[in-house]
Amino acid sequence: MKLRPLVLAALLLTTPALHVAYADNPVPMANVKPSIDVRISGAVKAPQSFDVAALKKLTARNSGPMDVICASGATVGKVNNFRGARLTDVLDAVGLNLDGHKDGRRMVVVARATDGYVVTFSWNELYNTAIGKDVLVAWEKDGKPLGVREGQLLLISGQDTKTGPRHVRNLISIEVLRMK
Ligand SMILES: Nc1nc2c(c(=O)[nH]1)N[C@H]1C(S)=C(S)[C@@H](COP(=O)(O)O)O[C@H]1N2
Ligand SMILES: [Mo]
Repeated sequence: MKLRPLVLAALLLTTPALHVAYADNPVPMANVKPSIDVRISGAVKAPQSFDVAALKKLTARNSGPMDVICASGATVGKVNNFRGARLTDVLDAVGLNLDGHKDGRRMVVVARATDGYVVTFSWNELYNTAIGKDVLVAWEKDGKPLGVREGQLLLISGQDTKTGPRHVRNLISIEVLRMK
């Protein structure tokens, strides 16, 4: 009986944190479609899919410790290390369709998840700023394969101020668009 107010207090203290973490991700676990590979398409030599085994043939990179920070400012995750391949290494393995040295700058790189979540990068951001060095297609978090909610592959952009938005769980495709 005496415990009840304590239990209530504990619930009140923990519930807002959970609410903040998942307020913008209300998808029930049963509806999560885990990604098993990522397809690279668009302005590339030939579309190609990479599963974890194929990605592991590229140079592996480590993010080091980073927080996942939602656009709201809330820290929704603390990670010691994401391990994966650099997105530019993946794109270079496929080969971008670059028609002259001015062509990259008109390209937009679109990352998409199985639930329709989409984020964008520019070619310049990836190849011509420090941000690109820390954009990883990751298969491992803290020494373990990713969980069901994340799929087998996720994309992260470690230099972002808010790292939540471009932390793409269940990464399924990367499309390279050449703007007219
Ligand atoms: N596939 C997918 N990835 C997503 C989202 C989403 O809705 N779908 N939400 C984003 C948001 S808003 C945030 S803050 C971070 C938080 O990571 P978490 O959902 O693992 O806590 O993931 C991002 N990645
Ligand atoms: Mo978010």
